[in-house]
Amino acid sequence: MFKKVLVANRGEIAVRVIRALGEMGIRSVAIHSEVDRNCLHVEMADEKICVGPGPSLESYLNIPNIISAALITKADAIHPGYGFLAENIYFAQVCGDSGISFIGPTPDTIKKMGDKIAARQMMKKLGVPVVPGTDGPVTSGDPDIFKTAKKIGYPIIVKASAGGGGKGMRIVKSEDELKDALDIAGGEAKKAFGNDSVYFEKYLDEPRHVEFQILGDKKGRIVYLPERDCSIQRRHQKLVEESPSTAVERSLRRKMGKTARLAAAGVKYRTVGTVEFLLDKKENFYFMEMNTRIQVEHPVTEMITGIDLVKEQIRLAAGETLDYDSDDIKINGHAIECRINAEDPDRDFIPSPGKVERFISPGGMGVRVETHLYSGYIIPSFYDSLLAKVIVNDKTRKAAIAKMRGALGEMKVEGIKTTLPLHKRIFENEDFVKGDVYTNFLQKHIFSI
Ligand code: MV4
Repeated sequence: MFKKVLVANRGEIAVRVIRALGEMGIRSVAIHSEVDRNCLHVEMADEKICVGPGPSLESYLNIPNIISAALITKADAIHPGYGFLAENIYFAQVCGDSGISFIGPTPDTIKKMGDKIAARQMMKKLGVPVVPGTDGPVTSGDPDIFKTAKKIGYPIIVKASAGGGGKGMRIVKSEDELKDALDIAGGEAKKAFGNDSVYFEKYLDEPRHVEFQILGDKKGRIVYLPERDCSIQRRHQKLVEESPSTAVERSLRRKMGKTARLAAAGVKYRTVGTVEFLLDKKENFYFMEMNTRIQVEHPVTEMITGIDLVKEQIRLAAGETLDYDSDDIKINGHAIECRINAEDPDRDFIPSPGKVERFISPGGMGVRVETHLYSGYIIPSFYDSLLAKVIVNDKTRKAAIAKMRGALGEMKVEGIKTTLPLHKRIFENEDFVKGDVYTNFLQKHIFSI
């Protein structure tokens, strides 16, 4: 097992990882930027080291500085958290070349799954269902695009191969929009990812986002855990996640879970990850993408399974193995997570950095708060606006909703604007309470009022 791990991140996820390291008896090293000296993760870690000025490019994304920090502190491994360098092929490579274990997949796996067109092709070959679409990249000049689109049937959706986060995505309702959509999506993708490669597929009507946590070990065992439903999103940022999904019963769970396992086995997955599917109203499901990191929403799965995913991720990176199967997993009630951001919902969600004058955390049985906040903390403007994740777990979905309402009511964040009021509204919404959630839920219910 590792003796010392450097955590190459900040905020709530750095706090989360440092806690896991402490429980495992592993020394932790926090990195921080010049503006992050007073952060909770720096306070909590056994050692700390500054890696550069405030802007992420000069600190949390500064590969030479982070590798130097790991070598100076003699860390055996680096945990990247999510975001920043978590899915950076080059970083994973340099860690390996420097004799430091990267707690995550191999550079090759990151690369394969980061290219959506390649991932789609690989999944198709493995027998994992993908949305009907093009077999490779397309451009507005290709002679076959109209024939292909017609065969698939409109509406179609144009997606960037390097995509994620909705950038470079375009819905096309008819033939006359196709050429422009390919050009615009390609241009957006070039700007966002430095890669203008796009493809298209059938646009599904009101699908759900259902994803499966998977774990793989060096012996090739792959375990899938019960699904998370992440359908409630705003501009492709998830707001609420829950497990299990109200749209998935036992037999569909097994079918989708086994498909997720097939996908992971096909790329020889040896760490924790997520296979994302779109699920339509007829229970057809399609591979969307594979995330090769620990995700923001991992706690809902931890709450219903009792498995600490960060500890598992660290164990697996150290070469330990899994001694349980998917069939051994019992679902303990229902769990829901709300992501609370420092944004102003009344001003188009503009970030709201500044001093947190007062912070009161919710609590009680079945309430978990993952945050780096404390009263007096000054939120810098350089980074992500995620402030806190409130996670509840109770016997039924109904009880979990009641618990979340209580928790959101107890929580106080004064001095800055937060998305707490929006979450309170979601938890009063009739369709949400019924479990009727799909990808345009917010459009339909919250922003139309
Ligand atoms: C789709 C889709 C409908 N049909 N693909 C992909 C990336 C993700 N952020 C949004 N994506 C979608 N892909 C096909 N073929 C609808 C969406 C979508 C969506 C998916 C899940 C959750 C929220 C969403 C909001 C808008 C669009």
